[in-house]
Amino acid sequence: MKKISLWVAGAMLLWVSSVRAADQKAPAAEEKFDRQFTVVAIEQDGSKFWIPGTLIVKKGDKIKINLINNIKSEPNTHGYAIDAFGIKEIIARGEPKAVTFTADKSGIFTVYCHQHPKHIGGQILVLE
Ligand SMILES: [Cu+2]
Repeated sequence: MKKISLWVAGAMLLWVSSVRAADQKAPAAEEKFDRQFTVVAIEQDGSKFWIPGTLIVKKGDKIKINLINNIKSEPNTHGYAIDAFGIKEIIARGEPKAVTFTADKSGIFTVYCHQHPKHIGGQILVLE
């Protein structure tokens, strides 16, 4: 009798721990990206940049770019646009945003601030 209840208790413990393991796996269902970047807008000697200015990825990569606007002078917002991938975001100082897309074509594509075309832009190089 004791042996049986021990077996039942063991089975219960296994069941409880497997349920727990399943629970812990839940956050892993989060979206996965092949490449992630953090790109920061800064001002230096009167010029405004998104740094790093060049991003290099491979065709087919799922990309996430975290955008932080650290420019202290006015205006409060700057744009981050990549026409080739339909990206057009406005990022306010102190309010980071992320953009995600799949780099589904190879080539060199322009990155720019669509709010202020005079700001120094960059490029994304998508390798074949
Ligand atoms: Cu700007």
